[in-house]
Amino acid sequence: MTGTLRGADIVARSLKRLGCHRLFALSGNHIMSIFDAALDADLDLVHVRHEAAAVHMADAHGRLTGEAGIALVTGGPGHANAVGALFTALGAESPMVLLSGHAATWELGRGGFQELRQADMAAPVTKASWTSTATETLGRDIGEAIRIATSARPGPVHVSLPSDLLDARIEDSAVVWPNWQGLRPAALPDATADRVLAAIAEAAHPVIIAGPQMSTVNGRNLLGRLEAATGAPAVIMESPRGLADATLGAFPDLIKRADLIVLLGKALDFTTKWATGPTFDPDLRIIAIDPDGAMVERAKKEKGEHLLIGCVAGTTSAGETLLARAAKTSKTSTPKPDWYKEARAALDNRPPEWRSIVSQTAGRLHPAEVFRALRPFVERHPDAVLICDGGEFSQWGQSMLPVRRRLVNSVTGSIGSAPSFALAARLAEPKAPVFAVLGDGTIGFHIAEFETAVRRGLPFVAVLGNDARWNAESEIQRRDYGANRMHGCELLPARYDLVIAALGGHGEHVERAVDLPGAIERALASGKPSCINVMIESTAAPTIRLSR
Ligand SMILES: Cc1ncc(C[n+]2csc(CCOP(=O)(O)OP(=O)(O)O)c2C)c(N)n1
Ligand SMILES: [Mg+2]
Repeated sequence: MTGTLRGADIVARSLKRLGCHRLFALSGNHIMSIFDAALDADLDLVHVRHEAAAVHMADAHGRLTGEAGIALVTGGPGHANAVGALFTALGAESPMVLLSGHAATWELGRGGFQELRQADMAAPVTKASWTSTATETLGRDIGEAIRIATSARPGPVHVSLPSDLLDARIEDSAVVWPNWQGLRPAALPDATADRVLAAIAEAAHPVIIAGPQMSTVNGRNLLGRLEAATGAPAVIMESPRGLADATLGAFPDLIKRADLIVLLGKALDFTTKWATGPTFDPDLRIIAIDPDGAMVERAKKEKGEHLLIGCVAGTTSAGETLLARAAKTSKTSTPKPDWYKEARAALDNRPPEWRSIVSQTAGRLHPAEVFRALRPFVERHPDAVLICDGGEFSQWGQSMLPVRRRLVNSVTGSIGSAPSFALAARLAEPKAPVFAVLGDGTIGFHIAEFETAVRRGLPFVAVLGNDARWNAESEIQRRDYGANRMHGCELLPARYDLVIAALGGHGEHVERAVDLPGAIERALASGKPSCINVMIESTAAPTIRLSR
């Protein structure tokens, strides 16, 4: 016996079939049919307060689980609000899908309600972006979107779903269900892996640089094993600060000495300064292993004959092949012990004065005091999630807090995602603590997501460095235009803790370093989304250099 199915039910059931049980959503006319269908498909709708927050949550889910996070928003303005956040997910190489409602097909070109060229709008910030054209193939579209999002270099995908296709009913037998299987990534051929390993062995000062997609527990473990097998230090570059990312200590001093850089799924871009110019050895050679042929081509264009090997291959699988091939040559200890030791010392370098530095301003802490207090709490649980978002304050956090399960706002440097990331991290990680460090400017973008977190009972601890200033930009004014031309970047020393308490969360206000550990303990014990409003001195982001 055959029946009929509604388009919206096809979408909801397809998601369920593909293992997506949760949607980060904001309602609207065009997608209420999917809200309705979610009931029968037993999909959990996390109803948020801004469409960009839904995208940030799907992004965090994607990064933490490796499975596509799904955001669902309405057409027109809902879609437009969502698009900006896709840029963050693109920069972070995060697998996620944005499903947007869309004006009905019969309205298009006639000034339909909230009609907008949505797929065109999302195209530059996605791996793929299209509008569904038939109810029959909605399921296939969902499967294809997830496949693209999770394959090769992961990233965001957008599909617009016209409302008439969602409302239409078709015969069961006409439905094209998703037939989804993850694509096997291109393999790094053994012979190429052997050439890569030989080049590393021959180099005096090799460095492996991995891209953001490796910023996972598994990715970091893999890089650690590659370091041990090759003696080449392996770093992840995922910050717009590039070589000067405070996470990487004195990396600029280290990279100067490199004679070979192996790019493992890391695009040559502004963060790496295209591996050219005074920062680099003029004879530096490059190996580019990347899932995207265009990135290998770019490396060829940028580096010419200095590109030793270029190969299209999946990042993780290439790393594993390198390890397997390296294991074939018997070694008793890490090769290049002197270089490796030197490299580690540079990467782990933190000025000793940070251990004792204190604020010079009464009622305000130095960022180093904040992170000295926070560090043991982040270290306490091996699965703790750390989110760093914002300007100068969070750079101190990135340099002083342990890195394991960490989400940063990506090479795009797009600020504001922290509350959404924290909420989604809590859903993905039900037990271990979730910490977010962010600035007072940054919290304003999505502060309402604390209400979403309260409503859903999702505790996390946000440590807010409140310097009453957009300090990163203020520091640019100081550097580029002079201290007497710093203006327009001031904020009020607002009591964000009281805002969070008013939304139903837990608030703490701290003006003295001695009070911070107790405030963190109380925030954790509250079992609520919490915000510790720490008054801090405006302090430029740290720069770490070896004193030679
Ligand atoms: C979406 C977005 N808007 C603007 C910027 C530019 N920007 C980068 S950091 C920053 C200041 C952040 O201020 P705050 O969160 O208070 O951190 P602080 O630097 O004061 O520690 C701004 C405006 C950006 N990177 N992303
Ligand atoms: Mg600030």
